[in-house]
Amino acid sequence: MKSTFVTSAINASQWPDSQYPEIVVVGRSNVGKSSFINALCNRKKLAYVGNTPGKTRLINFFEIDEKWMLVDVPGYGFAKMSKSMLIQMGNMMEEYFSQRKQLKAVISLVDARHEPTKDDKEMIASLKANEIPILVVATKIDKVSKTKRIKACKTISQALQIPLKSIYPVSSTEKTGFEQVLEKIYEVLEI
Ligand SMILES: Nc1nc2c(ncn2[C@@H]2O[C@H](COP(=O)(O)OP(=O)(O)OP(=O)(O)O)[C@@H](O)[C@H]2O)c(=O)[nH]1
Ligand SMILES: [Mg+2]
Repeated sequence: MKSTFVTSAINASQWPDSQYPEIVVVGRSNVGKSSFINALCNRKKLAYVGNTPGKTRLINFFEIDEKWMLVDVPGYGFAKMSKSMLIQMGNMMEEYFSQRKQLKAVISLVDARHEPTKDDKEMIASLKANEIPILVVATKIDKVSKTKRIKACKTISQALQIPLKSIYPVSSTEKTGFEQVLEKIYEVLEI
């Protein structure tokens, strides 16, 4: 898989002038969005990963195999951010979701260790309302003991009202679960 960073954008005028279909990765701050992108692309530092929440501040576009784009965005639910920053990031995301014609599907990341949060539920509800195809990925599955993994996925499935077979457990540190996600992406993109 060939992946290249295209650009970072703060508003529509900076979005890349491309016709490739886009898949955007959303989720709470620190859930592992940037790590997920790196592991999926088999790259170490394609997207910026941090130990503290709020690392990704812009919309980042990555071109994959000269066929489609993966989009990394800031996380939600990060309480320590300044109010003006929260508003600015909210507007930036709202603009992308409402106007970007190339947007084909959303990969919604939730932490495998916890019940989905209110923010997670609201995000899924809004995607459903807008009829955007959703793929749910349970991150950091390596932190859940093997015997509890199915239960963790079931909890997420129930809380988000998404079928269990549409919940994909992954570990970005152990690089597991990505083949299944990629297969699903190709199915959605019809490529
Ligand atoms: N054990 C484990 N740690 C992970 C996994 N994925 C991410 N992490 C860690 O979680 C932290 C946050 O990862 P990021 O990929 O930066 O998270 P993000 O969702 O992009 O965060 P923001 O950009 O701040 O919204 C980092 O310390 C990662 O190393 C995983 O699958 N397993
Ligand atoms: Mg990030």
